[in-house]
Amino acid sequence: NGESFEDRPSYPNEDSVSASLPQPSISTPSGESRWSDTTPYASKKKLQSWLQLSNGDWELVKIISTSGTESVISLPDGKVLKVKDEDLVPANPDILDGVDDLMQLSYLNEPSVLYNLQHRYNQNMIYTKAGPVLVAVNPFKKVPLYGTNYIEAYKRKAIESPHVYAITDSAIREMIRDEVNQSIIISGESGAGKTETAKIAMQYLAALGGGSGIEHEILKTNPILEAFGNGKTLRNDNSSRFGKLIEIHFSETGKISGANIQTFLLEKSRVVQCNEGERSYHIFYQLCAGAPSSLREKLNLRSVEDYKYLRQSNCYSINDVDDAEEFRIVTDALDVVHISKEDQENVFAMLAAVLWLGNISFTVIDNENHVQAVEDEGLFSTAKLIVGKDTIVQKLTLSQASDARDALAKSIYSCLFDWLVEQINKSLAVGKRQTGRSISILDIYGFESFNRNSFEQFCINYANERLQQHFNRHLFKLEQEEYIQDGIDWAKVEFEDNQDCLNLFEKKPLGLLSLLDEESTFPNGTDLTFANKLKQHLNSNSCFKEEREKAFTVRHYAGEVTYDTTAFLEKNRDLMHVDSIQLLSSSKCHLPQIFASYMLSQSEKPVVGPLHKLGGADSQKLSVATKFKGQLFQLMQRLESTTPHFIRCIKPNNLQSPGSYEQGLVLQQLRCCGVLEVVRISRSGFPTRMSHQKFAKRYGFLLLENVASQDPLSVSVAILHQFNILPEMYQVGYTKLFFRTGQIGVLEDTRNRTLHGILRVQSCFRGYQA
Ligand code: AD9
Ligand code: MG
Repeated sequence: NGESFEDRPSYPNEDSVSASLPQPSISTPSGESRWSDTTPYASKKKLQSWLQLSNGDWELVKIISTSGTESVISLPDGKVLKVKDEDLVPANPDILDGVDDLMQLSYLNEPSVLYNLQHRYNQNMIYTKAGPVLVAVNPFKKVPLYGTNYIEAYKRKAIESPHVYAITDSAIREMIRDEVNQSIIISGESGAGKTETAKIAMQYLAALGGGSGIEHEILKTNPILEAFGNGKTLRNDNSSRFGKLIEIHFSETGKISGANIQTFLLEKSRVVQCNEGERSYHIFYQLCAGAPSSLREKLNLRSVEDYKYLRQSNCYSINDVDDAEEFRIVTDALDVVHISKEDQENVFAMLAAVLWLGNISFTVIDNENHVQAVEDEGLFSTAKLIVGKDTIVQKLTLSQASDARDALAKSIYSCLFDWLVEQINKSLAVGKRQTGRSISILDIYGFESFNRNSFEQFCINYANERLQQHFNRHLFKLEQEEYIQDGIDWAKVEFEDNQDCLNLFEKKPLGLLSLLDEESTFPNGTDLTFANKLKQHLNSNSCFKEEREKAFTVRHYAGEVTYDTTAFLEKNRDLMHVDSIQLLSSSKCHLPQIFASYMLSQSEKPVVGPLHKLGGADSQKLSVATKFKGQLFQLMQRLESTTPHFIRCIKPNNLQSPGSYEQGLVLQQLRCCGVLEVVRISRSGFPTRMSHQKFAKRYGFLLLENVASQDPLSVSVAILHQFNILPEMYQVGYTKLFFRTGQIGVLEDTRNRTLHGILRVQSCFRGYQA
């Protein structure tokens, strides 16, 4: 009967063993498998195993027999093959299918992790824990996991399964219990679901900390920031083109009292240029489609096709999105965050001005290719240069004139974005007397590696390097605390850090950022001289690799990325035309005046004409990279004073479609977003833990001598000896035994085989009885 199975093999998840891992991995030169268990399949008595197919996917196979270094296996379709043992990777027993936490897997290798996530994903269980980290796989469809009932259930702890709500709930509880600020750090690549996840977390916070009414305002910042800061890209129809940290404050009674938003590195270039099939920022299309007729007339608005900036990418609409309706949602939201109707109109006027700028074209007026704007106002066709006390007016060529025009459009838009955030912050401001705690949510671009990587990827990946260090150090600290608590020799634990790569970026004067800034201030600096300088000074750095011509490679924690330095200097300098700033400040409207002062405040001497190659002495303006680095340091400082909670979003396919799960794509993201790093870190210590009692009870029956009368610690030591577990492979703590990866695997196998034998005998016996 069923009861006789009481002594069936049990698995680590039932006994809450942290993890039980196979032998340490053999790292391949590419670093590709530094995490994976490519260990030759040591123990040959496994029932099933993973075999990698030629397309890189993994297939679950049954082992029929083994001999020497080869095994005969059967594929799911019944085919029988002979394969080398080194091509097989251990699979977990079926009973571990779809466990809540990857750390519960007996074999924590790549195919097992991939399979576990997929198994859950197929059942709409998009959330899984990887130790302290929450992994969220984008469902690309509505999943029935959200809303009031779920929020209530997580609040009452009636549901335990991993969820954004659960992690947000622990953030709230820890904030109150420990009186420490918390942060929820969300990362993942474009389209992986970061922004949606951030909104789900905000929803939960608003539900639990609501009451004052400010929570509605906080939620309304989402449609505003998405309208002005998101656009359709090839990767995501609603791609955020900026990073965001929202700090939500709570009063001492646990109610939300206000919030503050900080944004990072808006992609300005999208305003003047975007790829075929992509769109500029949503708000332009929303305005054109949704403006009421009075506004339309006042701003002399046309339809999207009439604007060159919107026309160039040949994409005007998004499936299932009604821009006119979105416009109403955004204006309602602007009302909620107390932006006056007058200011709203000013905002729309600035948007119309940007679109109008894009329609200015130039004609060549002389044989030196100097130009003049069609419908000329003298603007953009000349540039003032300030040389000493003299002002020189120069005529511009076609490309110089359009660059000056685009620079103005980009600056206006980014000033508008900053101004909006400032207004929102005023509206959400926490009263001065509030001294409560906060939970910050970070929704920031993940690691990027494309075929062609430019300045943007350079900045983004630098930011990810910093965040990764924060992540590693946090996990390291968690581990350390547990070891120290149990009296374990902490010195025996080695952790890899990415400090070398950060040094490559940050070292002065010979780091990537310093050299970039230095070259940016040289009048004759070009992308090529910059690249050469890097090669000259950084070649000995182990994280740097020289490439041909204008390129260079950085060995990031998530893999190598080759950067093309084209336009690095220009993007880093981000020059503004002095005439353009003057033009804005001479406007009668207040927004352009404010923008002009924003632009001036960034440079002490705004004497930068487009022909004037930012001379050393004249340039006080902070470079883009330096400003970003400053923001990042500030961000890290803020995060370091918080207890972090990590969510890693995963995109299961590139089609933004439900139901499809591409193993290769998922694997690459698991590597990049540090999920495999968690595993690596836990493997470098003593990741498997079991109390003396549990260990003795679990494996005691395997002992050859009778130890029934002995205490659990003595039994445990006897087991360790019998199985020849080497002293460096384990440590005995006050209450627990700590093992290196893979050590428990041997014991588990023996135990399972023994039990399997017993069960077979039992079932034969039952069959005989029947
Ligand atoms: V980007 O770096 O800003 O380009 P994100 O922010 O990572 O990117 P986003 O949150 O915008 O991705 O998600 C992309 C799309 O996936 C959304 O528009 C939704 O259609 C879809 N998505 C993401 N998460 C969920 C979810 N939990 N439930 C349903 C989701 N759909
Ligand atoms: Mg986003």
